[in-house]
Amino acid sequence: MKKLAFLSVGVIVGLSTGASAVVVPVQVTVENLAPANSISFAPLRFGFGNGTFDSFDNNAVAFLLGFPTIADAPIVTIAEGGSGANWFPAFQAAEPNANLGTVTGPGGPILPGQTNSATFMIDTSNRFFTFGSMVVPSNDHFIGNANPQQYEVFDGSGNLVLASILQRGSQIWDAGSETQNPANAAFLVGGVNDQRENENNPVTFNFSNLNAFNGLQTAPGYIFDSGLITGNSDVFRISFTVVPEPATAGLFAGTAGLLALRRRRA
Ligand SMILES: [Ca+2]
Ligand SMILES: [Ca+2]
Ligand SMILES: [Ca+2]
Repeated sequence: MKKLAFLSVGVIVGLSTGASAVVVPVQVTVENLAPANSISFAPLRFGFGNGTFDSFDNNAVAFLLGFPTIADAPIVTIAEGGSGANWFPAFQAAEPNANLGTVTGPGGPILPGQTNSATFMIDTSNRFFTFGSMVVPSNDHFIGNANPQQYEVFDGSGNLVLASILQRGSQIWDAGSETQNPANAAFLVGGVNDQRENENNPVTFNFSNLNAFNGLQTAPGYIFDSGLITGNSDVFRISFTVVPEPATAGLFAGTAGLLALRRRRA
């Protein structure tokens, strides 16, 4: 009922302003396509927005966006901690009307072979999708889009025009914020992720350095082997579906029918 009310408001707003945009339920699905014993992912942090929030560039130091130190840089909160603690506020500050969200794995992290979905109410005038997710085990590796207008999910008429985003091994970034040190890495037995030392590098594509963690035991118990993926390996997919709501349509029809019945009786 709550979802129905929200949807109705969205439709009414869209009609009253003459805009074509409406609020629709969008199912976002995450899939870890990497083989067993290779990389896992922290929960996916994302926003549907107008394509202006930009938290990093290739070959530039991660943007601070008002935060005091590199460890607090919005994309670094994703890359080093998987949390998005500063990424979401920075996104909201840049784009107050963006629709922000998270999809976790079934038990938190998204382990090799796992998939999960969640549904969000999205204003289709938020045409662009921007995301980030920490790649683990690592100190500061992640996937995400450097160009906030790279992924146009809705066209100007509110139609879903992008079914999925595929990420390959070669698209994994090193945030350049934390040195590669297994003792300070996330997702490792014996790693203390809260520990860090500044790396003072720009954000660059890098997945080959994940071999620093080969042979080490991960938190869920498997022994990590980065050699199971190459730059061409599919590692992650994000998919979008506008959820059909037959129950909603039926409810509307039922309500209308009931009103008609009452009128007839009156
Ligand atoms: Ca950028
Ligand atoms: Ca690094
Ligand atoms: Ca760390």
